Amino acid sequence: MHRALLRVRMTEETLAGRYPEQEMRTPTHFGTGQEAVAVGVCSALGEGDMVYTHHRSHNHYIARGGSVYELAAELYGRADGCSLGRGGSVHLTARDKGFMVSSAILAETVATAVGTALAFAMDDAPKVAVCFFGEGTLDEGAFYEAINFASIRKLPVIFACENNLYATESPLSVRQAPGSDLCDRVRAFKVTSERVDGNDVAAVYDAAMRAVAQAKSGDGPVFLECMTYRWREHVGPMMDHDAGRSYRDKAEFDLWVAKDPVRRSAARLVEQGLATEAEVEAWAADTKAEIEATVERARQAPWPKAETLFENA
Ligand SMILES: Cc1ncc(C[n+]2csc(CCOP(=O)(O)OP(=O)(O)O)c2C)c(N)n1
Repeated sequence: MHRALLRVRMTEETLAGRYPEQEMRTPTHFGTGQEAVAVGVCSALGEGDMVYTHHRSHNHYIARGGSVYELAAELYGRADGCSLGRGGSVHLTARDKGFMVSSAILAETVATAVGTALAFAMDDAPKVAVCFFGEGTLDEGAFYEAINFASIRKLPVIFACENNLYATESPLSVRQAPGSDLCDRVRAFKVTSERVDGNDVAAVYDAAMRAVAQAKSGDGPVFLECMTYRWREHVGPMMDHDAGRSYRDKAEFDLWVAKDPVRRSAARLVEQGLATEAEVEAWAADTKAEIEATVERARQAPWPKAETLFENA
């Protein structure tokens, strides 16, 4: 899982570093700081399971085994992109890897994941559908219709909420009544709900393993509220405070950066004697070099041909 965390982190850091070159002509929502949710949940999944996600999609795509080359090619609009250069950052797909799609419309993929779970249940297939989304999705009515239906039919679906405390630049305090609790809201629909430290990859993995076991045994859906934080601006590669934005406190930001899921995972490996500090550093350096070369290769890939524009439309 640590290597997967490094892969996700280095991919996003490389893409964010190159974004200001203005060659990727797609809006990008970076998930730096939220990697442990993607890796912890995806590590608990099997081959036939199917993942859906939202606009902050890169982490889940990579954690589910999506190709870094095809992701980078997609962002550069090249024909080798995972959506043939037509989808951009918010419309990724790697169906052969069990990653159906990402979509920017909040709660849309929650409903489609529930549909997939219904199909799994009707086929008696031992599979689970997973949907990642931000806590802003709980501000959408479609979310409640979807979880209600999943609960009534005891569908094999996991709702993996990345609660990073903000929707665009709105904190939870302006979107919820005081004292609100997301897990309580979901429990009202009789859906098993658990709050997890979303920056601790092992804690997320353990919770996801429990959720998969419940969903696959026919005991109904599970909601995981993974507490985490995004480091970069809502959309784009900048750090908010470097860009002069003040909607969130620098002290709060620093507190969460100190809980960096990648550093925590590395420290745990060293503490438990599973790796030395030098090994952990070498893995990070190797992953970074490999990903930088892959992204550069994607940048030089061919453009789609104009006459193919309407194919797959
Ligand atoms: C149905 C719908 N309403 C509004 C938007 C505009 N919008 C895009 S992202 C976003 C905030 C999302 O916040 P959250 O779900 O918490 O995810 P995060 O961006 O924090 O990861 C909003 C309101 C949208 N994409 N879809």
